[in-house]
Amino acid sequence: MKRFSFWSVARNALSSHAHWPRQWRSPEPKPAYDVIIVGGGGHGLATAYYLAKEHGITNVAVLEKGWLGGGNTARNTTIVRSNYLWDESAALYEHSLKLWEGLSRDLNYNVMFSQRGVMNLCHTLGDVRASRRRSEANRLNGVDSEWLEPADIKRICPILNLSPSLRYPVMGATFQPRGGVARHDAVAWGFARAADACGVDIIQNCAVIGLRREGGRIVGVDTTRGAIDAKKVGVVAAGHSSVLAEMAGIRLPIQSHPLQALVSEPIKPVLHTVIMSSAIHVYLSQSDKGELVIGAGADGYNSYAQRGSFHVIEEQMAALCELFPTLGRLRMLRSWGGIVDICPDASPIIGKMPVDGLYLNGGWGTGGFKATPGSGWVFAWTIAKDAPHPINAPFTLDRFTTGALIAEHGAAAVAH
Ligand code: FAD
Ligand code: PYC
Repeated sequence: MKRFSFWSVARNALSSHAHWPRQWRSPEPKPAYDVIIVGGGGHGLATAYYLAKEHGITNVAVLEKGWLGGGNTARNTTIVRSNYLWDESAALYEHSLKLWEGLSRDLNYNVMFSQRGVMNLCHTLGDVRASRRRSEANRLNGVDSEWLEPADIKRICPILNLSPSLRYPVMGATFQPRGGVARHDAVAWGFARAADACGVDIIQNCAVIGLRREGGRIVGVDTTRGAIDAKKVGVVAAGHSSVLAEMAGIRLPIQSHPLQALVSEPIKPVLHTVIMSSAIHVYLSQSDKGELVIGAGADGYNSYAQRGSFHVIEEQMAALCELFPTLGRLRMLRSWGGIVDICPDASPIIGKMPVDGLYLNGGWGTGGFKATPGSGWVFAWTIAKDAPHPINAPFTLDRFTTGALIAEHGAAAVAH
C-alpha cells in the first residue's frame, strides 16, 4: 500500500493538493461479479475488504446508492465498546473491538480510534442490579469491565453532577476502559481504499432496485445503472434492510426508526471519556475539535426520513443540563438523523437467507458502528464459505421462529 513521505505531503500541500491521488477508483460496473455487496457503509466496505484479504475473493463490487458512508456510518456518534450481556454478543463485539485495536495499522489509514473509556451510569436500584450483573458477565467473558462508585466517577469525570438531590441521582456506573470512539468517515474511507487496492470495484450512485432470482437462487441485481450478474449477493443496507429483503420476497422482523444526534460549538477539553445514561436518556463525548457529540434514544415511530422529532432533542438537553449543569449555556451547532433497523431482541441478523446465494447483515439498531470491522469479518467468512463462522452462527434469521433470541436491550444503552 502507498505510504506518504514528509516530502510528498509537503509537495502536495504546496500544490493545493492538485496532484493528490484518488483514494479509490471509480470504475464502470462490470457485467458480472462473483460477489456483489449492496451498501457502501462501513459494514459493506469492511465485508468487501475481508473477502479480498482473508479469502482471496477479489471479483467483488460494492454498490452504493449515494456516497460512501452517507448512511449511518458518518451519522453515528462513534461509540465503540463490547460490554454486552450474553456470551454470543460478547464474542461478536469483543472480536470487533480486538480488530479496532489494530485497524489503523491493518488499513494503513488513521481511523483515530481512541480508547478513552466508556462509562454507563446507573440511576436506580434496578439499574444498578442489571448493570452489575452485566459487568460480571463481561468479566467472565474476558471483556474488561469495572464497577465505579460515585467517588470513582468523580475522579474520572469531575464535571458530572453527583448531587443526591437530582431527580435520578447517579448511584454508580460500569466502565469499560478499552471502549472509546473513532473517526467515522475515516473508517469508511480506510476500508474503501484498502478494498480498492485489493481489486474491489466500489460503485457509488448505483441503487439496487431489484434482486434477480432463477430457480430459487440469486443470479444478480437490477440497478439504476443496469442489470449486473452475481453468483452471490450480500445485503448490508442499514436503514433499508427490509426494503432489500422484500425484493427477494423475504419479510424481516425489523422496524426502522429515526435516531438523531447533535453537536455543540467547540469548547476546551472538559470531557475525557464517554458518558452514557440510558435511564435519563443522554450520552456524550468530546470530539478532537472540542465539540460535544450528544445523543439519546431512537424516535418512537417508524420512518425512512433521516431526521427526528424536536421533543427528543428537548428531553435530552434537559437530561444534559441535569447531569452537567456547567454545560447549561453551551450552544448547539447542528443536529441530524439516521435510520436504524431494530430487531425485536436488539441484536443483528448476520447470515444466509432462505434464497440460495443471498446473505444479509442488518438489524444492528442503534449500535452497529462499534461492530464494523467484526461484522465485516464474519460476514465475509459467511459469504466465502456459504456457512456462518461460529461467532455469527447464533445471529440467524430463524432465531425469531426457534425462540433462541439474544436479548440485548439493556446493553444497547440507548433507549429503543
Ligand atoms: P450505513 O452506513 O447506513 O450503510 C448502509 C448503506 O446502504 C447506506 O450507505 C445506504 O445508502 C446504502 N443503501 C441502502 N439501500 C440501498 C440500495 N437499494 N442500493 C444501494 N445501496 C443502498 N452505533 C454504535 O455502535 N455507536 C454509536 O455511537 C452509534 N451512534 C449512532 C448515532 C446515530 C444518530 C445513528 C443514526 C446511528 C448510530 N449507531 C451507533 C448505529 C450505527 O451507525 C449503525 O448500526 C451502523 O453504522 C450500520 O452499518 P453501516 O455502517 O454499514 O450502515
Ligand atoms: O451502541 O454505544 C452504542 C450507542 C451509543 C449511541 C448510539 N449507540
